[in-house]
Amino acid sequence: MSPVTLAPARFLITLAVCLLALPGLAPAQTPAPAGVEVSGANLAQPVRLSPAALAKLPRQQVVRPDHDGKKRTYSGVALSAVFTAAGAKLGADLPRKGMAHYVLVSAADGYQAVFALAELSPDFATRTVLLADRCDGQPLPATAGPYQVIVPDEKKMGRCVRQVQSLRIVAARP
Ligand SMILES: Nc1nc2c(c(=O)[nH]1)N[C@H]1C(S)=C(S)[C@@H](COP(=O)(O)O)O[C@H]1N2
Ligand SMILES: [Mo]
Repeated sequence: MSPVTLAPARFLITLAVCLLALPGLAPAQTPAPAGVEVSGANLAQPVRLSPAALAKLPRQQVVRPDHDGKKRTYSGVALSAVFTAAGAKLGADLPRKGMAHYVLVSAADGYQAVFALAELSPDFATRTVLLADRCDGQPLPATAGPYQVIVPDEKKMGRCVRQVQSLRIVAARP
């Protein structure tokens, strides 16, 4: 066949390939599911806490300086309360009292930070680590919210993970 008769066929094939590729592009545009996913520990399946479920939990405040040193009042729910609401066991109820468990916090941009589970357990910790949704009475900006971990008294903000998507409780392995 001559290249001239092939041209329309090639066009149709290119068109078909482009159309078939369209659904593959769609997931990239789908927004992340709302709320926060909790997994690990004793949970057989991940549990997603919706914004409505999170809004029902008892609220607390944490005052700490922001990245620019300005004193801010964050409010939200203690991470320990989030775990309890998801049915995740903390500390004493886990094997070896959960002393070798840690929490992996993951964000929308792939950023991650870990806490020892004991740091977040009210039986051990003397401070409250928050899953905050407000700063100085306002919802968090889109770059930080809807949920940001707020650690009260750490000098750097590296573990104040913005745009939190999931919390996973992991048992360290020897
Ligand atoms: N999702 C996400 N959270 C994050 C980071 C990040 O890169 N991604 N950087 C951390 C670091 S190192 C710091 S200092 C603070 C910076 O917060 P700010 O940009 O709101 O001042 O966010 C922390 N939380
Ligand atoms: Mo940082």
